[in-house]
Amino acid sequence: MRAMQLDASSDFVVVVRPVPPLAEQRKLNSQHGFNASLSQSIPLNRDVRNKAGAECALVDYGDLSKLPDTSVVFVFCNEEQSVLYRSIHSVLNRSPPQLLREIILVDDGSSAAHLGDELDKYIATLPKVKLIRQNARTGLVEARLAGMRAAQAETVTVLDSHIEVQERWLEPLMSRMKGDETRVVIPIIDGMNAKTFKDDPGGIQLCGFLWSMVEHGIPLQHKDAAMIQSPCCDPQPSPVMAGGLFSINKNWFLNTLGGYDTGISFWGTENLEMSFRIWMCGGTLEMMPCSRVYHVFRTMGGKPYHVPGNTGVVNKLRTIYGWLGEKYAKYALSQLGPAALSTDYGDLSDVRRVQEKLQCKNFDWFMHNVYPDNVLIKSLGDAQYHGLIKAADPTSSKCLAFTRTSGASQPCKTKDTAIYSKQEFFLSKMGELRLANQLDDCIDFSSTQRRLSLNACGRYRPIASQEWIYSAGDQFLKHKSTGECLSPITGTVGKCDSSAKVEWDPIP
Ligand code: UD2
Ligand code: MN
Repeated sequence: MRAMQLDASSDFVVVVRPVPPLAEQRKLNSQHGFNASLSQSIPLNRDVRNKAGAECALVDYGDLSKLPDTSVVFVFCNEEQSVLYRSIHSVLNRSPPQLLREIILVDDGSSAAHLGDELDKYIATLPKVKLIRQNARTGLVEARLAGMRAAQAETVTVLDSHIEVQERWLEPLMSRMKGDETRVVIPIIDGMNAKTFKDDPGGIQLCGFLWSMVEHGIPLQHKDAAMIQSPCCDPQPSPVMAGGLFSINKNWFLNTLGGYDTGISFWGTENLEMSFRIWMCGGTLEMMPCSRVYHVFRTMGGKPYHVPGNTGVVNKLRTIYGWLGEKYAKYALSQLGPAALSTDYGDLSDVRRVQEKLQCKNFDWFMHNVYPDNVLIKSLGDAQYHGLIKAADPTSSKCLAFTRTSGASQPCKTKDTAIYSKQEFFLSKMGELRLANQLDDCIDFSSTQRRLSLNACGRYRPIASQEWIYSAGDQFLKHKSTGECLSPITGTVGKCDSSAKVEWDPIP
């Protein structure tokens, strides 16, 4: 048994928690997804390669004492010790002292022994570092909020607890936030390899999202490419953030924007919820290309914590019902599967209050103005056809459907249930056939395997095996490269005879 201090800033509370048995500790230690023994052999103070371009070195941020300062918040649950320590040291070593007010660690109910008294003793030797212990594990949203509420600086910078910041990482962020509380900024996230602890080529820059409600890397959007003068160093608008690394004005976030949606628990989708909230309620979210932070993407053995039951689905549902509106929610909901539709996602009145108070814009505005390069606006906004693909034969009531793995023929559904039964399709202007239920992929026909499947679409133009042509004259839906027809009666590609004739039943 051991005693821990709960909250360094308020009343002293003692929580008594059992130390997990040795076998469990070992399991936890091998589950953090990192090569722990290698990490432990690497110095806590080490130099890391600076990936920011040479032009970034020339940017003058002026008198640093005139920029807002920041409280860095690290939340963690069972983080590997040396990885956490190295994260803290990197911030202490590479942040200008004027800009770094403090580092607040929030322990989100860790059970790993090395994060107990040993951590208390270690941070007592470091300047500017404080520790808050959550009473019990709640997940990263409540943990971050606890850290943010305790923060003393004008801005809060949230970081994952397995990062290493690069030289001059903080200056671009603070410089952009100066004088405008509605600007939320993110660094470029560079990959640090979990096995070797060396830098990796990949990372995360600008993000959009997939309709399955996960963030997704995107190139600079067309509307922005035209505006940006210096791609090396100018801020780049990002529709969504990855979630783990950002700076935000403390007072604006907590007291105007309403903070995080606290109905989102443990792990996942808080980044989309927060991004929508920022953009739709009067803020901006920008990536600063000269600010770069390494993040160790977990590979081996996964996460050091358990994510309970259906919390992942609840988090997505809260984001969907909270922000997407009926027109767009149906695309996201249809991807979660039927069980999600009957899942209780709790009360959204806090979100509604913020939307009312700030007169937040709707999701249609977000899609057209913030994320116009997304698939629904860019590829399908001017689709040739959108609806059910019905057999033209009036004696048949069969429609084309697409199951997870292949095409099928099914009795036609009503238009409002078509999306859930996988009968709602788009034929884009470029000739891609997409299932509304899985918008981010394209229907593909392999002529050698004689098989229909859903595969990644071409990046700039359709892939040959994914090109389709519909002609209202002969009513055939043809696979362009083979000239064969997709039939709602067989659910497959074959001869273009009268049984393959198709009629689109439009969905507005
Ligand atoms: C990404 C984000 C992460 C978060 C998540 C969605 C990056 C690089 N990472 O996943 O910050 O937005 O997507 O939710 O953008 N943690 C807790 N309590 C929990 C779970 C996690 O304190 O119940 C901590 C954890 O120790 C870590 C942080 O929260 O410091 C993020 O967790 P992660 O690193 O496992 O998530 P990641 O990077 O896979
Ligand atoms: Mn992480």
